Amino acid sequence: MTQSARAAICAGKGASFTLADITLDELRPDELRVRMVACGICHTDLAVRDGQLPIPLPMVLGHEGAGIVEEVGAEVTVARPGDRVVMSFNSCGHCPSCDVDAPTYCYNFFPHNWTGTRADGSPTLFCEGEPLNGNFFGQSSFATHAIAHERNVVRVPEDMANVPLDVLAPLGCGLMTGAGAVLRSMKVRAGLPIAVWGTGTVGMAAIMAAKIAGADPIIAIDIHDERLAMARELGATHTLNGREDVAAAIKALCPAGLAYAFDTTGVNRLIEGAFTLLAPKGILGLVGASDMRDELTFNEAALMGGGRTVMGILGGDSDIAGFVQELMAYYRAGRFPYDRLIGHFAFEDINAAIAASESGKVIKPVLRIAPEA
Ligand code: CXF
Ligand code: ZN
Repeated sequence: MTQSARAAICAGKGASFTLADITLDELRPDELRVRMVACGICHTDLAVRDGQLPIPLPMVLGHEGAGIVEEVGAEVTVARPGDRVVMSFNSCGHCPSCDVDAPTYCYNFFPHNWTGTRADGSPTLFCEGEPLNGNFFGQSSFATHAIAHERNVVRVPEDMANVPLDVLAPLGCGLMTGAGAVLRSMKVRAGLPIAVWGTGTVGMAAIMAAKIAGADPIIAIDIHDERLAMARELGATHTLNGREDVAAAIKALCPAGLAYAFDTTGVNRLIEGAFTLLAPKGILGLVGASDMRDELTFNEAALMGGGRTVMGILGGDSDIAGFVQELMAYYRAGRFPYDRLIGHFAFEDINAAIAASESGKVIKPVLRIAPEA
């Protein structure tokens, strides 16, 4: 059966979001329909709005959705109607990356997440009888209802029953990316130094994860002092304002160099500077969105001679369900207090939520789309 819904549509490059009535297609055997309760807003939503990624507009964006399953296709086993779920990105399940549980590097990531349709080209959404671009990250969750897939839905375990979906929603992207970069991609070891450039959602998640891993010192770098104060509360042992001589301060703190440098800014100058601060065998992890044409320059002798690694990271090497549930357990144990980053907004205030994110007032805006019960 089709389903009518209300969705926030981004009409075109730079446009603000407008609410409209849409219709969801019938479910395929591997799909689920989710009644949305909440959805986080991520910088990638805004990068698409601004035409920085090759993704068609108009589109229903939103990829940090959480809600309650209403209906499932015949082949779905991941969740049943009535289950509380969190959504993440989609993947094909049968490429060399998916074969080794590395779906963030799915060879078919594009058709499963970014073309505006299902991978077979069929539309999931309609507006006034015409196809509307959807299936963004396999969900398009800025809406009252979304079509998700067997591979991008995480069932919320029973022991998280008392944590509201408007807190759980953002786990499926930025938080998983920052925490996964530390715990999974770079595999940060206890007692070794890490520096994190940028203290948005991804950087803060990395700092909390670095504390879980026992890294020491944990150095946070940003140009906003209020963010640095929050970074300290979440696990940073030292904070540096980017307007200071950051390199000199890090050299004084870590004379042998950084075992781990993690950049969330995507700014070339900062990335290349971070590389020069690495210790032997040091790893520079990169997750920041940069200009598609950017090139980086590193000294080859330092890269090879010290056995250093420059590591591109997507989605924190998360395998989705396993890692998102691991983060839920850390949250419950008080070791991943990411709710401190969240500011809640009503669904119809989506443009105000975006403005709050862009002004830096709120680190992680989460839209409240409908009550849970
Ligand atoms: C994504 C990129 C691809 C893997 C999951 C996370 N980033 C979204 O904002
Ligand atoms: Zn995202």
